[in-house]
Amino acid sequence: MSTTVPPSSSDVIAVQADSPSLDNGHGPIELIPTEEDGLLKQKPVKTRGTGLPAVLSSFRYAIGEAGPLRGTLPMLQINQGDGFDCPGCAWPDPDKERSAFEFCENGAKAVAHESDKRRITRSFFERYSVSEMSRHSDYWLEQQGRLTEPMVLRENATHYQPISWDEAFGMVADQLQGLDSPDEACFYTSGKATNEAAFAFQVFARGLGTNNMPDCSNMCHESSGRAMTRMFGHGKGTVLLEDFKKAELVFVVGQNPGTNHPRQLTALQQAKRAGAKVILVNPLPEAGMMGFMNPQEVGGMLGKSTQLTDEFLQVKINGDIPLFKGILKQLVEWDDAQGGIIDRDFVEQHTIDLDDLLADVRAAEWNDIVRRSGIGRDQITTVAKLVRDRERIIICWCLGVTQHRNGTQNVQEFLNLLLLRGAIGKPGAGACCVRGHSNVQGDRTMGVWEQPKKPLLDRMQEVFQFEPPRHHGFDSHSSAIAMHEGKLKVFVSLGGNFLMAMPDTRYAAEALQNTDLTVRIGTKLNRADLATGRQSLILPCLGRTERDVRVDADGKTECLQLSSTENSMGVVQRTTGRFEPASAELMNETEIICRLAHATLGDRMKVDWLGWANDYDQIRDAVAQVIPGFEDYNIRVRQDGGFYLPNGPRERQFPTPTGKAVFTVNPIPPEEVGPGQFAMTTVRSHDQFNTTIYGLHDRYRGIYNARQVVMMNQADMDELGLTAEQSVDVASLFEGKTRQVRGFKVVPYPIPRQCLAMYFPEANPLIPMGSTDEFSNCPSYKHTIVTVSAANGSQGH
Ligand SMILES: Nc1nc2c(c(=O)[nH]1)N[C@H]1C(S)=C(S)[C@@H](COP(=O)(O)OP(=O)(O)OC[C@H]3O[C@@H](n4cnc5c(=O)[nH]c(N)nc54)[C@H](O)[C@@H]3O)O[C@H]1N2
Ligand SMILES: Nc1nc2c(c(=O)[nH]1)N[C@H]1C(S)=C(S)[C@@H](COP(=O)(O)OP(=O)(O)OC[C@H]3O[C@@H](n4cnc5c(=O)[nH]c(N)nc54)[C@H](O)[C@@H]3O)O[C@H]1N2
Ligand SMILES: [Mo]
Repeated sequence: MSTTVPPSSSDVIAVQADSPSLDNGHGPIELIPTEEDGLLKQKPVKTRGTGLPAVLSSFRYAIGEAGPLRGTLPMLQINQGDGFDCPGCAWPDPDKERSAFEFCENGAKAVAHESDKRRITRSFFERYSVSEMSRHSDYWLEQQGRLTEPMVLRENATHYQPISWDEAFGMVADQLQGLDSPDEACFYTSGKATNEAAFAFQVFARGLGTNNMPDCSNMCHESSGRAMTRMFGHGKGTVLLEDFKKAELVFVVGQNPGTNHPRQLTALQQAKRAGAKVILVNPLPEAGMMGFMNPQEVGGMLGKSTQLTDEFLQVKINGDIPLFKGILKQLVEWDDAQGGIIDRDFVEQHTIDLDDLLADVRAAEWNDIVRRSGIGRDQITTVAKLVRDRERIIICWCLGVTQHRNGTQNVQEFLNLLLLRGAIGKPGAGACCVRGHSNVQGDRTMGVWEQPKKPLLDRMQEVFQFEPPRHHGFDSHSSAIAMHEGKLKVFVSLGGNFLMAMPDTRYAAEALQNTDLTVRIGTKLNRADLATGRQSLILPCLGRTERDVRVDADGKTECLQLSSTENSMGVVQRTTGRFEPASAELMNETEIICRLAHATLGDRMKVDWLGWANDYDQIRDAVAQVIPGFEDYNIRVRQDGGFYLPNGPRERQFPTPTGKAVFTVNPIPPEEVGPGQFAMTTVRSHDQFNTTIYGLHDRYRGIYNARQVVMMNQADMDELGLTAEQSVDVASLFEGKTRQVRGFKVVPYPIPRQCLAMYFPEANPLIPMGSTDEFSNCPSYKHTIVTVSAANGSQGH
């Protein structure tokens, strides 16, 4: 069990208990322990979401996790002007009329998770070796509570030990200074980092001399950014919250807002009340979208639900291009016959390449469209009529479309629809790219990007007086490969859980283990702290809800530090934590980064790192000089509701090379699912935030006590002779390698034939590292070809 076997020496790559373990000197590490699941129970799939049970559930979670006081008080400060920005998702807050409950069940869980009253102290690390910890589930790891002091795992040590902050900073500085090239270092950002932290982080990396800045956006909405930049010249969505009240038609594509963006349901409800129709495009009938009980209203509390979805298009996994091509084809056929459907004025004035799109959709075959989308011709016509008869159209989307090998093209195909109807840059219409992490959009705005643009680097060069690196760096996917190949020696992680977020968990573990030093700034323990480099540091930080005090120049006056974030709609707002820190030893992540930079770079560039560490106003002054749209940052961030960043396409200004929006041609992807095979997608349960597992239930989908499950159509189960809850092995075959997980339980589910859904991150070992989008390089988390077989010795009952 204790030697490392590289995957190339075996054709089957497995990750479970009896597979070859990963040991780089700290003892064998397990990746997907089976401890986690209880006895699987299935209830009917819910047809409506939220309402009183949701509110109760969040308070129950908060009180259980944090104790009554710490739990409920922070919730009342979520998304209030002088409180903190919800650390959950990036959905915006209303500019005015905020309710006292401007949060949702899952935002409340995120806050409660951070306000956890349990603590991990040095005695915990004395008691558990990393190998022992790895035998517990991710759920267990995060349940141990908040990290309280810096810890180090030294070469060949089996246990983490305490280390002082100064010694930790010195250790990182030594490693970074000793590299043959700054490109042997890599700086990963998870999208929770505030603007100030992200800005300091990228200045640090570039000051060292590298653009190796992977971030979680590479696994998330990179495809959206690429598509919007190519077609509109600007990589962000165009819709504002108030547009929902003016829309006539709203598409929700590849998204589960009831669980991942619950406050979006309020916007959809408002749209419906003003007369809009709502169309859901999803292989799964997601509960919140089918019926919605608004917990912020009396009716919702009492269990009265609004039917949100007017038309449910239950596409096959990766059936989105054929579906939208079908809608476009129908519209073009009508326009060819009678005209009046293509918005000719808009198209002529603001776009190019319409003819290419027209040729493509005219040539498309209805047979292919229907077969590959899984949607009948009649339903396509019904939806096309809705589009034909309405002008103010919003399209919302998330990961169901972006995380495919053709993710960028998925997005492009429905942006074609908006352009064709002139549904952009006017009230009640446009592209609503629903971001994930609460500040993932802001991190990119702050310059966290492996492919920085010349103007940014020029500006940084001028302001900070140094020579920034000009060549592109590694994104998430190429960093993993570079680490695996031994090209990266130091991996610094600002939050997040790179190990469990990446595809191909075993490969990702081997990659991290192949470095000299991994450093993670975080609030809680996770598996990335166990599959580490030859040395590892855990640098614990304050959460967003916690008080961060700075001392004034007089050395006596104390005041609260203020940070800021940008939401999905380009609004920059302040966030101030007010709660007692989980430990007196903790530092804000911004301060940690500035101190690391100070230890490493000294005065190599014109940045007063210790000044930045003590006063984030100084960082914001630097941002104002470097990033367009942030003039008077310190003044405007203090205004109620924050400020909007400039957005050209919102005003029908398209900053593409031609100054016009561009139609694109997006071919129907090749059929990859052969006989006996399935297309497998991965989804979040109602009880998790990405790799953080809050609990083992997925209430809306009716799945309880278990996460190692496979959702499958009953007819497919019958064909394979499988019964509910039977144990199965799932294998994916990619470029001659088989990846496998074993002993997962089958759950009959209303999903299209030959399609499966499994949970992220349990299914990640099946997703090959080599399968990514051609344009965005986003891993194809939503489309893996797999086979399913009864587990050894298991039988139906
Ligand atoms: N509570 C909570 N909130 C969160 C998160 C969390 O984990 N928990 N994560 C945050 C982050 S970082 C992000 S990026 C977002 C994620 O938000 P979502 O994108 O809503 O997250 P997923 O659970 O991955 O859901 C993807 C949806 O796409 C559907 N889908 C899968 N394959 C396809 C396909 O081929 N076509 C179409 N049309 N649909 C498909 C799935 O059925 C599912 O409904 O949420 C953010 N908010
Ligand atoms: N199969 C599959 N894989 C996926 C996805 C999928 O849909 N399917 N989705 C992808 C997407 S969209 C994303 S965004 C990635 C997520 O990837 P990441 O952003 O890397 O992962 P998270 O799970 O959000 O990170 C959780 C950790 O963040 C730390 N943390 C929490 N709060 C704070 C804080 O305030 N500051 C700091 N410094 N640390 C904090 C805690 O230690 C916690 O353990 O996963 C990707 N992976
Ligand atoms: Mo994300």
